[in-house]
Amino acid sequence: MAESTLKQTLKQKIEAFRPRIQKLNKEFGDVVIDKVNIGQAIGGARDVRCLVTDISYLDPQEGIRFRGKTIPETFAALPKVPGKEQPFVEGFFYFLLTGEIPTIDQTMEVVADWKARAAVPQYVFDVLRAMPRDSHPMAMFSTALLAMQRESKFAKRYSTGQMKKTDMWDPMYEDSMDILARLPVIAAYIYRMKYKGDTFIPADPKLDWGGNFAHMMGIADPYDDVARMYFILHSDHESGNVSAHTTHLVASALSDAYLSLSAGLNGLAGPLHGLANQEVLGWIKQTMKKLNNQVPTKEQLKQFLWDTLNAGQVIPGYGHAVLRKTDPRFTAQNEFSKKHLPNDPLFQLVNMIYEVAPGVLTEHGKTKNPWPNVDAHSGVIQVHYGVTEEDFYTVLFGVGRALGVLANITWDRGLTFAIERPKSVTTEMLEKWAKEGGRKV
Ligand code: NMX
Ligand code: MLT
Repeated sequence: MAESTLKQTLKQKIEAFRPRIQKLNKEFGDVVIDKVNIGQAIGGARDVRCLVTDISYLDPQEGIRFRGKTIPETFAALPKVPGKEQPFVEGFFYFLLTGEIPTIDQTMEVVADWKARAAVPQYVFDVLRAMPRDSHPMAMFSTALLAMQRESKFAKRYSTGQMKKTDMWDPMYEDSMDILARLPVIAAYIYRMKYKGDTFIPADPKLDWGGNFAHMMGIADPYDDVARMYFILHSDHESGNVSAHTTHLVASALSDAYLSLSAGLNGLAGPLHGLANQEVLGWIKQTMKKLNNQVPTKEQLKQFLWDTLNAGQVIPGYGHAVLRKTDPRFTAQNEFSKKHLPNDPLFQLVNMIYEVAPGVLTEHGKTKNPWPNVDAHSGVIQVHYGVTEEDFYTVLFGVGRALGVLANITWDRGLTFAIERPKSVTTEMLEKWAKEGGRKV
């Protein structure tokens, strides 16, 4: 089979890029780019510069840029699905992998490629069906990936003992493309098995990836555009977040893309990370329940926020480890909602929380960032279009996040990045260095 334009372009890019990394490593490996203090060793390695990716970069004030482009620039530059507001996710993946905005023809090649790879083996569905129906959808999603690992082209080639290090990106790319093609099918299957009476809607060969997801979920337009927007917005957030870092870490052991992504999804399922979108909606519902489903006043809302904080809990959807302003992914969803669901009471409540919560969090005085992140908004759009089952929301995040982390681990193999292995120290050592005013290097 002839190589696709995407694969050929990626190959050229990787080969052109590799010498830059080799030169940096060989000639400038000793150049210091950061230092680490005790607070960072205990406090989750916050801000330590020790990961490399060119796929996205997170500025604390500005937010995410994909391949150097802000969110509005990215959406404006990519080829749009005819008759729709949002771009093809397939074209976005081309952009993430290569840094080039694809033409419509190049985009349609990826559309066709993913369609050709989309068949999910029956045993994956059988594994899902064997799980208790009340298992969390993220446990199901991650299990489906793990079950499908026997399909890995990387693992098969590695086991021949014939694969050169510099060729490893190729089967990593193939696995990534296979996985991406199948994720919407698996996610929609989990949704309909759990919440729609075990009834399924087959894919429509005429539709693109985002459109087909909406179709298989059984939700009418413009949910197709919601899906496209949502998957692009959630794709990548540089490499230090838990899901991206875990996927990268596991792949650094030359684990294949199935093993690595499944691990990354398990990290995404934590309430301080991707599960926050579920938590936000749960919090909103609880608040409304206390008021017999009336929208609270600002004063009542303020009280609910304080009650949550005084109970020792976090306000879900607010705060961030890197960002210090409103997340532009929140803003993008807010713009969409202003246009498509301006009168939705939950949307109005999200805006009211946005007016009140930053002041309360600032007065509370703990968080370094009182502003909303991506998760503060996403659930409300889902509810509007009928996806009311909030425990499914992190699966949606996971489908999107796969785009970024799979692009990253393909490049990891292209640039032959090393197995990750930071050094740990003991508490006694920290106490000694604390007394001495620093570790003598
Ligand atoms: N509500 C209450 N307290 C908070 C919040 C919040 N939203 N955000 C941070 N804090 C607290 C935090 O728990 C910590 O308290 P303590 O000193 O008692 O341990 C203190 O403020 C300092 O934390 P930061 O340095 O501001 O934040 P950190 O980098 O440690 O954590 C998050 C970042 C995102 C985990 C944190 O802001 C949080 O728990 N937010 C709520 C959950 C959430 O929305 N997560 C989703 C993030 C985006 N995503 O999709 O992954
Ligand atoms: C993400 O999208 O991964 C979250 O905003 C968390 C992060 O970047 O730390």
